Amino acid sequence: MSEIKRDTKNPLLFECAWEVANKVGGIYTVIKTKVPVTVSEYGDRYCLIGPLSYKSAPMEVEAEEPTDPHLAGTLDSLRAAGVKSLYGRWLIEGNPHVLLFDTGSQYIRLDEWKGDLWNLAGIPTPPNDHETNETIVFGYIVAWFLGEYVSRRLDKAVVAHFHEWQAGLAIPLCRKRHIDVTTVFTTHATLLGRYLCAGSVDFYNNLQYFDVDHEAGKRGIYHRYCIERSSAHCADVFTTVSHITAYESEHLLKRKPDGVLPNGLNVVKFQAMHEFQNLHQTAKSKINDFVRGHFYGHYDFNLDDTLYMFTAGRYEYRNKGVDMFIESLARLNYRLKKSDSKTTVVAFIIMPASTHSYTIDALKGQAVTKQLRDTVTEIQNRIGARLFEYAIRTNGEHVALPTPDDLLSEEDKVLLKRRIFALKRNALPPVTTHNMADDANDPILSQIRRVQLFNSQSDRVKVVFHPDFLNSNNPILGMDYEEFVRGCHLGVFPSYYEPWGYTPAECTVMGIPSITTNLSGFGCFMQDLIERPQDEGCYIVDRRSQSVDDSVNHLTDHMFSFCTKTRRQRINQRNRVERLSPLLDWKNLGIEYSKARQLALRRAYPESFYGESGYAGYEEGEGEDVDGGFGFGMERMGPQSVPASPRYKMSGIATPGDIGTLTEEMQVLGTSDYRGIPWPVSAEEEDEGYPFPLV
Ligand code: G6P
Ligand code: 1S3
Repeated sequence: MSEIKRDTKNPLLFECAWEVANKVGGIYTVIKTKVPVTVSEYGDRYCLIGPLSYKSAPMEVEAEEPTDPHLAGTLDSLRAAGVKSLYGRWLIEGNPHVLLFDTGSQYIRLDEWKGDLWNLAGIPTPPNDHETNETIVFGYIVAWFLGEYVSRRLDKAVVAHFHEWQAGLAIPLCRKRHIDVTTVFTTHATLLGRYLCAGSVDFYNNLQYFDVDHEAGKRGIYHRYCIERSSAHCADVFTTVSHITAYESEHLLKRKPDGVLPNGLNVVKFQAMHEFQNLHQTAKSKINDFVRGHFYGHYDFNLDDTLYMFTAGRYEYRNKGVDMFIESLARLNYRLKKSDSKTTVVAFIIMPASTHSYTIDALKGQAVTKQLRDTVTEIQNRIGARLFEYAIRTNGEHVALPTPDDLLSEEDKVLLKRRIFALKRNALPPVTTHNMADDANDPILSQIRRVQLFNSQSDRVKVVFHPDFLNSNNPILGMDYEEFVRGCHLGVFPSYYEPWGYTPAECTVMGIPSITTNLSGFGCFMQDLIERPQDEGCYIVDRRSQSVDDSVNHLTDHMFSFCTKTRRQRINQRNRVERLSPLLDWKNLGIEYSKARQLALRRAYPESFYGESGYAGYEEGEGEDVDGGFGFGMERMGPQSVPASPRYKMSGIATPGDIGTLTEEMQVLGTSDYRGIPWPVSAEEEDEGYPFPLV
């Protein structure tokens, strides 16, 4: 690729995404939680690139001057041409360098760049698509920056990793302009996949047959699709987050991914097992308080026999399987009633939608219960004072104890009655906490109406739709998402389109059982790794080979059998789920990213890797001290005792992703050299089937 001999052993890494320091959805979680492992591998050679949002950046980034003179020179030169940027440290764990570009500062060049894009790649762009305009301006600035930077910094190879089409446009530009960087593109979904699934097509059985250009054109996203497809095709290495999306990409983007990079999380280790169980109990008490308020006047169920189930995520009604969840709740309600179950299920749906405000009814519920609680506390204090006075006045003589009438004054009784009467309610407890912008046509509310889950007294399944993000400052259900998840009993995510699915993964690392499907990347990942995921509290509904009706019944069966578990069984199951968390830890999954970067370097700079023998590699011992050497912190799943170990399917494959199986080059090279340096594997370790024990 280049005449210049760049150092490929200590490359620089720029990772570019629209969600860097800019929370929109799941990619923010990927980038943010992955930072610590990437920083531990790259240190100061790592910098993230994203858009500059003046709303969030001041809270997320601490500005600083670049110490790398090439970077300082590049930014000065861009600044002189009018490109505004912010360079500094992203204030998250790992504290990485971050470079944010203000797209607004370059809209004057939008038309020029649109013309260039058409001439260069034949990609048309309509005038009023704001998201595409942002993508174009951002992509051109990033390509400009990379071109300028590598023309100044000549000693090191540069890996540029891009996520999703909104950040991908720089890839074809780098290729067309012969910019001396090697590129990786990771897609977290495909545009067409998302659109097609949201409609009513039989997506998975027809993947090979879609006329992609026609389908994209029909949906008005042809230009976006072209950007996505050219990003995938021009990248040195193309990856995605799961096998199911790899298959989809092969057919819809017409390039088979080189590998799969599963999404991880930062797993918090507790000193003792019971710590996360205690957190469940504390968080559950807060949900209990909300439920008492929300169901006031109809609060006739026992919270000790109540289970909290929930679904959450981006409001994509069909893709996220909310249709199936509600239908299954209706069937569960029927089965619980029929079996005279004492269990009540409160099912939460947490999906941000367009709303006006909280409903009066929802606010009133919390207000009347608060008043009642305050009154009871006042009366309790007065009773305490009277009791004390009574006892002290006995002067040590044995006298009859006071009666309730002695302790409860007439005034107290009246006050208490007033509070009790305030709990009378004519209407049923509301299904939603907010006034919806389009109540009549809202798909979730329409489905709830259809199945008539109206929170009637006889219903064993109650529904609460919270159409907003959770936040500990909210007046209703004032909890952060993580705390809420910890307090629930079961997460239910029956997605139809879900390239990965962070929600069940988050449940797993918090020790909360969840249900997902074999159409979600996460579900397939767990199914691939664990022999009987359902025994570990990771239930997977078959949405591939069954009819919709059968899948709904399958989901209902799981929920119903969960309702029959005893408290002890639930506690055990939480323990088992939590023990799966190393599978999802970036300390283990980050390796897949290393492999992808390594493959990109090999493709761009083959002369640095392949000698006459076919593999030059490095001299023995070389590389071990690179940036902390092997201090990458790879974690092994320790010897497992109680509860019984999950049975893993992996036997001998180095890591759970499969750059090594999808890409012939990596297969030939083996998986032990994914960082360009031979990984010291002892015979003993090989026997362990690292990092997972052999079954
Ligand atoms: C945790 C706590 C226990 C509590 C239990 C409730 O395990 O440590 O003290 O009894 O949660 O579990 P449940 O599934 O009924 O919410
Ligand atoms: C995408 O976000 P989504 O919810 O639109 O990316 C996420 C991160 O990779 C992934 O978990 C999710 O399945 C995708 O759909």
